[in-house]
Amino acid sequence: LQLLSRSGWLRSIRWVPEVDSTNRLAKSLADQADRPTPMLIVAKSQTQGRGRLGRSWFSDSGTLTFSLMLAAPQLAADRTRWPQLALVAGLAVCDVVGEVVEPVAVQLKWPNDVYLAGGKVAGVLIETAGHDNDHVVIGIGLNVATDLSKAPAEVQQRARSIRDYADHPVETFAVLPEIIDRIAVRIADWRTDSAAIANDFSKVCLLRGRRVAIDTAGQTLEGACLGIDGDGALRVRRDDGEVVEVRSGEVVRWSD
Ligand code: BT5
Repeated sequence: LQLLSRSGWLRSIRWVPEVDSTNRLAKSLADQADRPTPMLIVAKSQTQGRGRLGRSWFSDSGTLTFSLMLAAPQLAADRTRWPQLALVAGLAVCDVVGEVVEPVAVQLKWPNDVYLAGGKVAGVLIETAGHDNDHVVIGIGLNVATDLSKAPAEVQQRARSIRDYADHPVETFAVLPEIIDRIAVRIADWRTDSAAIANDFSKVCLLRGRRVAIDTAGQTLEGACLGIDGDGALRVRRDDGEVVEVRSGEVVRWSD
């Protein structure tokens, strides 16, 4: 309720004790008239969290897992811009986590990871939903007080949890109202001016100035990362001098 009244932006909230995936649940509700958007689904426990490309998201009781569903009127008119919401949501999470762990730096790894002290602290999964694909679901998983020693080895090595960097205990759901407020503000800015988002993203871009290797459509592209452009694409200068813009892909390696 505090969430509904704080910004006045959310129109419905669903709190679930346990769910397989908050994104899956949100998508299943997309065409129901009694579920006004922006809608928030928060899970106390998520058992089969999803990442991108069929990957999975590990969570325990210290992991904040939620999905926000928005409908076309709350989004930019041009649907080709909707994937940029991963950057917009990432920036909002970065804003809030940055305040909690200050002075430790929080950065964004294009396109959808939030990094803390060299490891991933949050991931964002954007999906479209509804019969006419006129809804967007923004799923966020954030390691607030996640006990990473219980995570699969592959996650353990590369993940970070806020609790290991904050100088005071942080309760799993304590940061949620602030994150929702920041997302609302960032989306409002983005609707009118996506270049401003690119500018803010570049300031906290983990990859800018580094050598990167990106898997894109089955090919590996290598070069120096220049940041992102106004459309949210990653700009990379190849060794032959040509600057290419990568709209989707996976950054598989980057230099220190
Ligand atoms: C993501 O995918 O990072 C998007 C994760 C989105 C999760 C949220 S939770 C609420 C909502 N409901 C869902 O079902 N999903 C969303 P991707 O870029 O594909 O990264 C996945 C990879 O991150 C995995 O293969 C692991 O290597 C790593 N990973 C998994 N769990 C992690 C964790 N708790 N912390 C850090 N890294 C993790």
